[in-house]
Formats: sequence, structure tokens, C-alpha cells
Amino acid sequence: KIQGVIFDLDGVLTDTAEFHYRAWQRLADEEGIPFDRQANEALRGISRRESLMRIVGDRNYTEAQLEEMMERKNRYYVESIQDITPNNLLPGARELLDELRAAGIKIAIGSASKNARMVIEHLGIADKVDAIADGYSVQLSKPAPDLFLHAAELLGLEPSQCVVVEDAESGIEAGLAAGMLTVGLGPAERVGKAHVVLPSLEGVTWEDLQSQLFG
Ligand code: B16
Ligand code: MG
Repeated sequence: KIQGVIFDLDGVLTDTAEFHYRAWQRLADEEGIPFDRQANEALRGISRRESLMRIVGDRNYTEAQLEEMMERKNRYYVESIQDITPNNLLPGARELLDELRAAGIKIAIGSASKNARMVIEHLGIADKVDAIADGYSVQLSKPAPDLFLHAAELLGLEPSQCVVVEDAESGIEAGLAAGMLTVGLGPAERVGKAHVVLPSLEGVTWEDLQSQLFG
């Protein structure tokens, strides 16, 4: 019986994926490294350092230069999320959170981002979630299961009692590796490995999700 839902943040509850994209694009442009929206798709759910490593590829940078670039990208990103308000919740997100809460289902955020808490505050959903696992919580990032296992632990639940909702391939892989049921949001090419694939959370009820997962 499912007792908890673990939501990814960027790309699931809010479209900060777009802000991450713009910040990486700006950095890549400044460095003269080719990058575009399509290349960014592969970075969804990927940690800051790993994202940078994929962008620079085999170009030679010192550790100090890499650190500086990560800081610069984060500065652009943090700047862009200051304007986030509850209006930036994606369609269906608030309704589903409220419905789960009313049904007594525990809710956690499982985000690779070190800025997750700031985004959650801006979205005004801090009081709707029972636990937050973020970019500071574990060493190994998605697709390792660690972050979601940590989230389940914070909720006091077994992995088999949890559902993960994700927009990233690496996130679905992490959920599966954790032994959890998975709901993928987005195109099948990205989240096709999930137990259930949906375009978004718009109009999605807890009953819908359960019947798709178990029906
Ligand atoms: P930060 P999620 C992930 O968040 C993003 O999808 C990914 O694009 C980003 O690089 C990562 O967080 C780290 O974020 O640089 O803010 O620590 O999708 O797991 O909620
Ligand atoms: Mg995401």
C-alpha cells in the first residue's frame, strides 16, 4: 500500500528546468562552448558538477576554473529564481499536493538541487511537504537511488511504500533503483522507463495515479 509520494522539484512541481537551462546557456556562451536546449535535456536531474563536466566535455580546465564556472552558473540561476512565486507551480501541482495531504499520504521533495529549499519557500509549499531531500542530503546523485532512499527514510517509510514522480531519465532510474514505483512526466524518450508516463500533473488526481499504477 502506497503511503508516500516523493516529488522531484525542477521540472515536476515548477519549471525551474527552464531557468537551469538559461543559466547553463549563458555560461556556455561566455566560454564559447557549443550548447543548446537539446543538449540541456540530458542534464535534467543531473547534479551541478556532473552537468558542467558534460558541458565542457574533454576541454581542459583546472579545478579552480571548474569551481568558478559552477559558482557563476549558480549565480545566474539564483538570480533568476528570486522572482518565483506560487504562480510558478506547474498546473495540477497544488491540487495534487493538497489532495494527497487530505488523504493522509506523506509527501517528500527529492531534488538534486542545492537551491531546492529556496525554491520551495518561493513557491509557498513548505507547509505542504513532510520532508525535503536535496542536493546537500547525500553524496551520490541521481541515477543512484540514495536521494530517494533518504527521502523515504525521512518519511519513516519503506521504499516499497513510496511512489516517485520525476521528469528526468536519471530520476526515473534512481526511483527504480530504489525499488519504488515511478511516474514519469514528459516524452517517452525521456521517461519511458517509468511504470506510468504522463504529459504533466495537470488534471491528475491521486485516484488516477493509483489506478494507472495498479489498475
Ligand atoms: P543546483 P531536480 C536538479 O533538480 C535539476 O534538474 C538539474 O538541472 C540541476 O543541475 C540539479 O538539480 C542541481 O541543481 O545547481 O541548484 O544544485 O530536478 O533533481 O529537482
Ligand atoms: Mg527534475
